[in-house]
Amino acid sequence: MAKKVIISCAITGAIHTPSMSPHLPVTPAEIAQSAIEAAEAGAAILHLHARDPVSGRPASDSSLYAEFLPVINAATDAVMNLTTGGGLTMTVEERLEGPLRFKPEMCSLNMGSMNFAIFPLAERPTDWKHEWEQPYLRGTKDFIFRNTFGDIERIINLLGKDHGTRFEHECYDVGHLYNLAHFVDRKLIEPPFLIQTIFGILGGISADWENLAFMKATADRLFGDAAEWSVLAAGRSQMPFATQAAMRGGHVRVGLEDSLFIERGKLSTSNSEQVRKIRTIVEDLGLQIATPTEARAMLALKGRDLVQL
Ligand code: KMH
Ligand code: ZN
Repeated sequence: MAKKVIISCAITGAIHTPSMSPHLPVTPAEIAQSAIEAAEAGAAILHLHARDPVSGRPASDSSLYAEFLPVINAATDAVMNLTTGGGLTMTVEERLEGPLRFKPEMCSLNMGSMNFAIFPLAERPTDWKHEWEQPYLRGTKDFIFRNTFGDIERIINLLGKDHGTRFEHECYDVGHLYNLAHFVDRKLIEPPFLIQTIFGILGGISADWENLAFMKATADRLFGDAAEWSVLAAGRSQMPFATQAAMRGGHVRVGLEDSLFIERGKLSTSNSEQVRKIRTIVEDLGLQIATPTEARAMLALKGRDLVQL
């Protein structure tokens, strides 16, 4: 039987700003509610960032995570996956505040430094509600998303080695797969591990079908069965790429972090709407989705009892 498909849902992220969609969860209560609904709709993994509840700006303060993680934990069995990428102006130290406090089962781990450019979003016609939004977006014209080999190794040691956290390895380009291979060769990362190949971020590999095939072929060649392969694509490529990933034996990530839309020109009203859509597609393909328990087994996660809430 075909492998079950793990649906990850990235609830709010740090790319989109509140003025872009009234449906983007911002406050701890909104993030918790949206995450719970996504889990109920079929997401086995919830990828989580925090935001300042008043301004909606991406925030690193672990007390904000403390307001929503226990609520999600009490209401769902889903795997809580905290960002270590944080927001686009944060230092690596700030990015680690939440993860080091809660020692989650999973964290994202960005596999290389890159230009992470979202400045074109600042020029779209938008009724801006907060002063920080346009400068935040425009600032990415000169922003390097820092993830040096030293940073990656530190995160692996601080979270992985010391606390058994496993990672969603964010690979935005083919070189990031080779960076991951370096850590696998050194046995700092042990199988099974989740590779999130990411398409359509300006500064990374584009959302073209040839690139999906190339990234998959490269991941297969480097890692074979050691890796669980997943796909996310930004913006309008989100659903087509997730569909292709499922058709090719992979896992999928959706959520408002990656796209604010449910179809071309139509804002998604919730994270759960996107989860339901990809779930229906996956099931129509004759595949089954993985429960959180099945996802934990596939990824050898330590279990939620060891998360320090
Ligand atoms: N925003 C995604 C493209 C992270 O949180 O570490 C990548 C991401 C980064 O999820
Ligand atoms: Zn993220």
